[in-house]
Amino acid sequence: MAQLSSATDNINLSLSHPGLSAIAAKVAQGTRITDEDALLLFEEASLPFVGSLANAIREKMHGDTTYFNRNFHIEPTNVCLYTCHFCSYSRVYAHRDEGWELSLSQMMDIVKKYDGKPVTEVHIVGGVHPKMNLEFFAELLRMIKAHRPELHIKGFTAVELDYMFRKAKKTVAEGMQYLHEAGLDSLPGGGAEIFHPDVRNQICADKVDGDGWLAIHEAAHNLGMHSNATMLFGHIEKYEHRIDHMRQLRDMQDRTKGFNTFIPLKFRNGDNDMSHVQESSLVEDMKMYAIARIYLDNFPHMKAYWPMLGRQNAQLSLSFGVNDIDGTIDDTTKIYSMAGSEEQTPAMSTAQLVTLIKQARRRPVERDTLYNVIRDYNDIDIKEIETNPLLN
Ligand code: V47
Ligand code: SF4
Repeated sequence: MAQLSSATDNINLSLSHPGLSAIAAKVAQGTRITDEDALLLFEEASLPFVGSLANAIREKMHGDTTYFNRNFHIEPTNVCLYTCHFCSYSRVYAHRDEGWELSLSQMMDIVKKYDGKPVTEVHIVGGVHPKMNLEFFAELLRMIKAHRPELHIKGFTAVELDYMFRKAKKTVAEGMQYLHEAGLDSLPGGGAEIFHPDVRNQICADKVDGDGWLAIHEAAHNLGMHSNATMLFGHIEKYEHRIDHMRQLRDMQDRTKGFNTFIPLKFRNGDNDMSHVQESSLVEDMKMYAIARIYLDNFPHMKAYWPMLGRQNAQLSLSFGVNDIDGTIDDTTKIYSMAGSEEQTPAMSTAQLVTLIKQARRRPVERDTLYNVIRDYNDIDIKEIETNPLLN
């Protein structure tokens, strides 16, 4: 009870603040908030205040439905030409013997491992290796589609695509069309980091800039493909930079409507050049999800990526605007375990994901990449999920 009254006190206090109560009124009317409003939320609103607004939006859009999907990852290489200071995962080309480089047949062996298993998506993402070019990846896409045509291929960050297209001397539109025809279905949201050059030039100066990232996603949207968008937060950026980043995404989404999901990614400081930068607190993380849900009114979905955030915090985020917790994944993804995440072997069975979502009193629904419903798990007994290989 004491906790409950302090939460309501916090909301009441915020409502006596004229700026915050005006934002609450906008949210209630479904009116878009401004950049100044977003700054006020970051600087002055309490967690329960932003949480209650974000949750109201989430429940209006999706009720209790919480999506997950069944996917697996292929990370072709961690050798990378770039030197993002936050990255714990990559190995520079000169030290490529310390990293990994998968051949086409090794990647197809990963795909074949899932034969007969009810996965709907493969997520392909990795470093930027000078020898893995557009033709190499087009061939991979063709091989995957020949083997399993219905598998949705979500692949390559705008950083990888920018390098491939430039090296092949193709325009962004030509390169995208080429990969789409080879089998690429959609783009993941990686590589966005923080668009603003004041921050980008300090943390990842040598890869594609913010405009370039946006142009690649716009080219995909123009072909009818969908994509996600991420933002790496909780390091040296200021609130203004987060808002600038989200404004550019919101503006583009007004034009193209091609983004499915926004994924705020919490900076993890393990074993990288930015290890001296303190990680953000859980309160700050939950505020980030909530404010993103409030600000990005034209983004259908908000995702918490559990391998990075941890299972319990991902569960908590379901009360702060999040309606998607990614997928069952598998233990092959290394980008976060190498950056200090508690999830050293990120794999969750469907039964575990369903339990996690139900414990938060939400409705677990399996989706495909484009958010078509595959199965509502709410009324399926957990024992049945555990024992039926088609469900688990
Ligand atoms: O762009 C790298 C991030 C991203 C660190 O679209 C780090 O469904 C925190 O974008 N601390 C790649 N983050 C992963 C990614 C992604 C993941 C899951 C789903 C989807 C999707 C996309 O990982 C990079 C970068 O922002 N990252 N290092 C770090 N130390
Ligand atoms: Fe390379 Fe991506 Fe790591 Fe940057 S974040 S160094 S582009 S693997």
